[in-house]
Amino acid sequence: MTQAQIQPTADLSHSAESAKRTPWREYFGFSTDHKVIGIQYLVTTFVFYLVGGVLATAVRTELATPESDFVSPEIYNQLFTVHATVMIFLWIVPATTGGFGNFLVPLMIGARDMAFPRLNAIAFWIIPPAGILLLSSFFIGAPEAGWTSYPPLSVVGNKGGEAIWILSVLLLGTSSILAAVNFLVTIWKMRIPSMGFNQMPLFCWAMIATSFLALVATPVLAGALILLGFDLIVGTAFFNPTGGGNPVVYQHLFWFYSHPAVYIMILPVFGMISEILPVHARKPIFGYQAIAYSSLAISFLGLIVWAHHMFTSGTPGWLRMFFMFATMVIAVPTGIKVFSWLGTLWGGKIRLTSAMLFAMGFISMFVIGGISGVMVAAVPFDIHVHDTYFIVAHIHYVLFGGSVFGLYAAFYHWFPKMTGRMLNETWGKVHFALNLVGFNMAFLPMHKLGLEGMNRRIASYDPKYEALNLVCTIGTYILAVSTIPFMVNACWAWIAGPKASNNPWQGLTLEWMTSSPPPVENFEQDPVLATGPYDYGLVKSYESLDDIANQMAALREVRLTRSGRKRAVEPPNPDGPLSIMPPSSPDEG
Ligand code: HEM
Ligand SMILES: [Cu+2]
Repeated sequence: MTQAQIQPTADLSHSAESAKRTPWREYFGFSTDHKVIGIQYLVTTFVFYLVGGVLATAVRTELATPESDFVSPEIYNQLFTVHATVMIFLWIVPATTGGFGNFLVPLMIGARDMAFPRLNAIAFWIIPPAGILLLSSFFIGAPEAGWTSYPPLSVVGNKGGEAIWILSVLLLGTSSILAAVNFLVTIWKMRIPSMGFNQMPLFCWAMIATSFLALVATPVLAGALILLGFDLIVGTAFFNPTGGGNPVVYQHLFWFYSHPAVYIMILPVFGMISEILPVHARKPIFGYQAIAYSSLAISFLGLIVWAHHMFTSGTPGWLRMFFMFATMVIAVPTGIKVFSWLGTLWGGKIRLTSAMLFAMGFISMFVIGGISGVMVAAVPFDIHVHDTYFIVAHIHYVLFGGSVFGLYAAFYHWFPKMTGRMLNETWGKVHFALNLVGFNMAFLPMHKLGLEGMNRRIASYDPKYEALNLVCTIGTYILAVSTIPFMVNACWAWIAGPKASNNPWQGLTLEWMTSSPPPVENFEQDPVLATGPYDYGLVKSYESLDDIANQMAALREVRLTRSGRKRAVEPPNPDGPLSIMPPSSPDEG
């Protein structure tokens, strides 16, 4: 492919003459601007998050009492199946990749748009119909075999709902593949010339690792779902044991995608956290390369551990050993990241903004999920807690405590860039506090419920579990309430909030060098790298700067006059607008 082919498509909506600010109507139409598409993804997926949340609240209301009295057991199965499907395929995956990935990647690498803007718009516009399709299944009886849709259960039950589930997930997978191709080509080919891979913001590294996974794993899921669809509709027996099929083959294919899918949901969030921590702690990221390469290691290892979901599926002992140890090895690159983040915070000048609070909440909650993950990787332990609430607790510490907390951190951090307005910090902190308390109340007791033997995917349970279940349900209501301050804050700030400067947090990555919100093709002039992405503390006078662009211009001068040097490490003149610390003492300032 030639370079010319991957230049942003010249499109009318991109011409420099069109108004600098994106007209609001464009958000409702087929825009090819990556920033509009990113925001379309974020708003749409957040609406699905609310739907998933309503379903979760219904699930927990049912579980508030031991008897099945709120909904029937059939409806209960539909509720948790659609809850999980919505949360995974319509919220976390598209919000982390399509939402923040789209908005941030081109800005961070100094590009004008994604490599394939129309493809990008198509990838987004697949999502709303696929989501509506899935939810419409409630009219004819929703899928009820869990988000894993294991046969034979999935091919004997409610056929219409199951067929809709297959079609909807196939569509969402297609969208995810299209987006992944676009990210890989964009990051590979469209960085500004002075940005080598090692000058790239860590979020871009994370998006490479994520897109690679999505590209390798998603087609396997598609294959499995098509065969499952044949079993369901045509009556073949690929997986259906009554016709001689093998249901365990489905489990292998399903988890070959769905284990990596947890990394598709968490790797971009790791990237966001690596951006947010250094800015709000005013320190260079600790272990840049370790973080970058550990993303690649996680993505490779993530592909070879799928059968840890199948320890109780008749997997032979020697094979279980392999999958157990391979899974535990993932703790190494993950631990590298966590310790690098802690190293970044250590001795930093931490600003407890809402973004930072959510980022630190992310680290703490994700570590709990990571520890219970290493526990369930151990075969004997997993056999004990398989299909109990311990697993439900683990999933949610990773996906909610991890991905959702990280997404919120990213919302607070990049909202000013996206909208040109500041969120209210006090309400942000109220949101954080309610979220943290509600989340732990809802999910911490589930560990104990699981250890004591409460099954997952059941609508009624032994009364001895009642007290803890009630705590979980109250925690869920607190969580539901916690989204209200967030939504009010976001809507109000977007319409009437105080204007944001170009660089309200004094960041050093390229997205902060342009206006808030950025103009149609992102940068007025071609951006130039003047500092590394994380040289915080090297730039001494950041406290008084509200517009990093001026600083960057000054730094560029330095760089030009000392041609040949990549980084400016000395000030042009000590009384000038900025002075720079020698790199040996990076954490001062
Ligand atoms: C409002 C917060 C949430 C609450 C109260 C909640 C509650 C629950 C409950 C009680 C179950 C167990 C259903 C059962 O086994 O009978 C469940 C399952 C699940 N949830 Fe959530 N959830 C929430 C948010 C999320 C989020 C953000 C995700 C992210 C992707 C998620 C993903 C899942 C998955 C994958 C399952 C497994 C479903 C299955 O066993 O088939 N949940 N949730
Ligand atoms: Cu897994």
